[in-house]
Amino acid sequence: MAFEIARETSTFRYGMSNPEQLEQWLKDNPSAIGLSFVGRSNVGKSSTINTLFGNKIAKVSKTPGRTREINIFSFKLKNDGKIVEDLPEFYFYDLPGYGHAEVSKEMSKNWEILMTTFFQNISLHTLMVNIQDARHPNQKSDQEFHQFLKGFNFETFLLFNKIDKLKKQKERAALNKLKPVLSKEFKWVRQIYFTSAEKKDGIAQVEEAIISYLLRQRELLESM
Ligand SMILES: Nc1nc2c(ncn2[C@@H]2O[C@H](COP(=O)(O)OP(=O)(O)OP(=O)(O)O)[C@@H](O)[C@H]2O)c(=O)[nH]1
Ligand SMILES: [Mg+2]
Repeated sequence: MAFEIARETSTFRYGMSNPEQLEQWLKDNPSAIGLSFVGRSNVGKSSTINTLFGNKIAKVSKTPGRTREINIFSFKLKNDGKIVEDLPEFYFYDLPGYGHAEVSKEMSKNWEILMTTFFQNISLHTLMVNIQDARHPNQKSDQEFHQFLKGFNFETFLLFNKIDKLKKQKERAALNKLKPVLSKEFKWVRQIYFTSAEKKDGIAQVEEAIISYLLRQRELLESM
């Protein structure tokens, strides 16, 4: 494909920990086109973002549960090596992980308010990229998150990350078997990928699918 993410345009815009401030920004940008990365702590959301959007744009944590804010970034697309100026700026969001047990009650309350504010106000032209750990897929907190997500109408991709850590063929086969089961169970999940943010496996396919989503949303908005 000729289109690609223009990594050099990836820019950190805001780190939002205040729900009112977040709500204001989301309400001011109702037709923002973009994608949002969600998943349990430590599954590799920030690493996947770095692989897709340029080195070290998102902070990778040594300790799980580090990303406590909703981080908003912008980027543009390139076509045949040139930045496409007549396409708008797109956005991506690095969300704090769910299902982390070690945070205080107060922190988890704030997390909940922040996440609810996000999902209730974010532009509907936002792709949800749910990342799960390929070694521990479909955990209780993942299932709970999907129950929550089901109530909205976002196109969703599912990424099983860290496949480089699956050493045995048996583990890979089990994961492959899970694919049709999950597709059936999570009907709002449009596409499922197996990735390694570290080794870059599967990332090119994800990039292609993301770009195709963004361009589709652009066309949709143009025709409205
Ligand atoms: N082997 C391997 N390690 C990975 C991969 N992706 C991420 N990691 C490692 O997993 C750890 C967590 O990665 P992050 O990208 O910070 O995870 P996160 O989901 O953003 O974590 P929180 O922000 O805390 O929710 C880091 O030590 C990464 O280097 C991968 O594909 N393979
Ligand atoms: Mg992170």
